[in-house]
Amino acid sequence: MSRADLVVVANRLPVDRVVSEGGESWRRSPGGLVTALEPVMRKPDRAWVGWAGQPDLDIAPFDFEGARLVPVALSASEIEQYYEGFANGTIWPLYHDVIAAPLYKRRWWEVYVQVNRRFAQAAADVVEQGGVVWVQDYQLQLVPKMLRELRPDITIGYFHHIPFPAYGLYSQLPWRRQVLEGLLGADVIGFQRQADAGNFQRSVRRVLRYTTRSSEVVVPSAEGEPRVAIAKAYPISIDADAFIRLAQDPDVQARATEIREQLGSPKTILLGVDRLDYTKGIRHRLKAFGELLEDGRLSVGDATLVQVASPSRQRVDAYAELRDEIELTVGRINGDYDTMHHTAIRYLHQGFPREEMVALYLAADVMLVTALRDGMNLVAKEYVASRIDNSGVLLLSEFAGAADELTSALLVNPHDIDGMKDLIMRAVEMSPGEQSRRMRALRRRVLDHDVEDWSQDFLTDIEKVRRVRRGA
Ligand code: GDG
Repeated sequence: MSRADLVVVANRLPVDRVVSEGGESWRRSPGGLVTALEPVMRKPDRAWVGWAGQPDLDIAPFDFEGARLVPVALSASEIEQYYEGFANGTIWPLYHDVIAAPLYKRRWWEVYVQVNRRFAQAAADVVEQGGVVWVQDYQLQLVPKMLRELRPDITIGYFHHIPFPAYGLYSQLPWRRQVLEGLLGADVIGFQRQADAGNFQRSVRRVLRYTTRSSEVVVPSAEGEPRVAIAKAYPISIDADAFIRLAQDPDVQARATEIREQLGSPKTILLGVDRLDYTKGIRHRLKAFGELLEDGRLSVGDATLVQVASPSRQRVDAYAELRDEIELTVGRINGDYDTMHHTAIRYLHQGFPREEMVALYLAADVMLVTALRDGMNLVAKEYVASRIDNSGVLLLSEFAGAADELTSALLVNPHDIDGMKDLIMRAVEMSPGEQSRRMRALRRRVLDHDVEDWSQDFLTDIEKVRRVRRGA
């Protein structure tokens, strides 16, 4: 098998398997990570190691759009324990400030270790001598250390897409030491916000007693000289030009006009777009909107909330429960306030093509991003990029990573329902002049720092390490 100079390792491959009468084929999957790494993967000598998305598929590596794809097979019970269990039932809630209670199950941990080892081995087998492996996200926190043991010649990066919690919470994790050691196998450990990098470093000092100075962690080594790992913020972004092009497309613009008409031409369209996840603050948002209708500060002729809640992790209990709660709330609010012509909330538990998403962004006068905790939140950046005429208002949670950059948004504490209600009213009533002033500043930030800058910043730091290593 030919080897690659840069290998991306992620839970999922960037493709979905399609089985039809003509046999098996692969289609590029719509996820954000695929878009984020597109400029990186376009170059020669690239490989991507990941799960193909279905249980018990044992497939040989194959080429897709110029890159080598290396599938990692997972059994149904491994998916249950490593992915739905440890990754999404333990780490996800713990790292999002225990919004839902994390479950600590020893069996899940064992399977997480076993599966991480399989990913590490697959990456070790495909990376060329002195090459680079870039590991993605919380499903694979042990891979950096495992890889370093297998391939001491390579340079290893890790990017953490979700928050890293404060030590007081992180310290609950029964395997807190092993996870930190796993991550510190990387030469460069990237986080979304400076605060995440700070939380990580504090945990490293408290649990492992290692020294840190600014963005460096000194990692002792049994063989001699300590190694320096870099732990700092590389805020992820979007392909802003792709959103601008779609927003300029006359068909997409016509669709935006049509959406408004189909909703009964309300004065204001408010929009929420999230995976159906308890971290996104959908319930808080519905509560605030429902109370504004109840108080008479809004009426259904004036305002409609469109809530896209794309299906997510439906086999994890907390997600099934959340869906029930949200659907009960939407049903109640609509039951109380809908008329024959207008609806309070247009709720869509569906996924849509990118074109439809941008049409929604164009139709929405107010975008509601009210996450209780979120690594970054790309939806906020997508909305801003799509507002090519500088109109529209972004209401953005302080607890989303994007709040560090998008400071001209209306920043909201989603736990404060009264405060959120006042801010929604402020957004609904904002003058065109203020909208435009704020939106220009927001757009400048997103356009100046797109996803290609993100990957370049990260890989430039990786290259620096590699050069030092080669020099040595
Ligand atoms: C994780 C972190 C971090 C959603 N529904 C549809 C659809 N989407 C797209 C959005 C956006 C992406 O999915 C969601 O990204 P977010 O950043 O908002 O949130 P997570 O999925 O939780 O992502 C997050 C991110 O990783 C990157 O590091 O920002 O904090 O939690 O691009 O547009 N896209 C389409 N149809 C849908 O129905 N086409």
